[in-house]
Amino acid sequence: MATTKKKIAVSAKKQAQSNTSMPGKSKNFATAPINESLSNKEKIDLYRTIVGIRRFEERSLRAYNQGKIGGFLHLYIGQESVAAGIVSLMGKDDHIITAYRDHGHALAVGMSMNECMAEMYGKHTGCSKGKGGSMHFFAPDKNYWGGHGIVAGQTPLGAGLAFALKYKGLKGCALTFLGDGAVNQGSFMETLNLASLWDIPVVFVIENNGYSMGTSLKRSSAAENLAHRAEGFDMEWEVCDGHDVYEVREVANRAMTRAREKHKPFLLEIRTYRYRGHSVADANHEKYRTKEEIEEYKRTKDPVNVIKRQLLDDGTLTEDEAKRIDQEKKDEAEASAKFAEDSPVAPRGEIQTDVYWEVDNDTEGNLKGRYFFND
Ligand SMILES: Cc1ncc(C[n+]2csc(CCOP(=O)(O)OP(=O)(O)O)c2C)c(N)n1
Ligand SMILES: [Mg+2]
Repeated sequence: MATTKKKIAVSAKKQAQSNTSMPGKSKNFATAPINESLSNKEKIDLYRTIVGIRRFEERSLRAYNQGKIGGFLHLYIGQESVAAGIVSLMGKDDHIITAYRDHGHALAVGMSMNECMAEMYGKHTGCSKGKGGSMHFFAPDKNYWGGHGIVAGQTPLGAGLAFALKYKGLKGCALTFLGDGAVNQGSFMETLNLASLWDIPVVFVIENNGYSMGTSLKRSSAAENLAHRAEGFDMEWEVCDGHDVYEVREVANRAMTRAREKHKPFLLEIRTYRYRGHSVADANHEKYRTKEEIEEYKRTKDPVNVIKRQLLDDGTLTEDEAKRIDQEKKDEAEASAKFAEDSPVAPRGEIQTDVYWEVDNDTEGNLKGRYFFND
């Protein structure tokens, strides 16, 4: 017992060091080595990514309300700095997988607005040929493995990506994103156990936006600190705030470096917020939280405003440049809606192609159960 208590005390201290929301704590993450080494262009690129996600999401909301997009639409507005910060740390051997709130991660890895918007319009020019929609963006060429609708269903898959890295002797990590609601799924618990048991380089990133659909964290999880559960699996963990992209980068860099170099899993909890309802169809979003709560986050922690202020203050960006980039991203999002509108749907004959069973169908690898190991 004594050992366990000691361990928890050490971890709680570690959390306090990295979490700016802790009372009496304020740390300038811009001066952390991983951020100080950024060139001006790289800093502006972070801003560009964050603004790009925001403008894309706003344009897709309009398209949804115009009836152009079917199914669900889960917007990432308010959380942009999380995906932008973490993806900016990815190297060629790193992989990423997430849930259905997947647009931000997709744009951050470099997918085009055109292929993403067209996917939501159900068009053949979409990244999944219009057969996946908003929840199923994919770009294997960018190590982006989707886009998954079953809550926590992507977590064992993320561990699988990490297992493959270790198996192949590659020094990469598998970034596996999930929500605060997903942490209570059995599959996630089983995945944590195996990831630790097998020492695989997976970084679980809990994007804790405080709600799972209309259920607040307090009503769904017995303990408020979600990453702390890692202790039960003998795994490292940290908690940080997500509105400052520099903080996200500083903490995630530690987790990713450890995973890559030591082949060890890590559980990272990032506290963030979503402005919109669970999905656009969620008309009740003002019933489970107050308008004031949303406005307070917007006023003090909006990811777009936070990075813009930082770059204006340190002289990296001018107001004019910031406006120009913003307009560029609005235009790009507008053009993507036109591209999607003008694109054709999939030809009738292709309706059954590209579905999962065909990936390894009729291959030698499938017979041996080794298709994904290039053997
Ligand atoms: C296994 C399973 N159960 C229930 C659902 C319905 N569902 C979709 S999203 C969601 C809430 C998940 O919330 P969270 O993990 O916090 O992610 P967020 O939407 O906040 O990004 C639920 C219950 C589902 N898709 N899959
Ligand atoms: Mg959530």
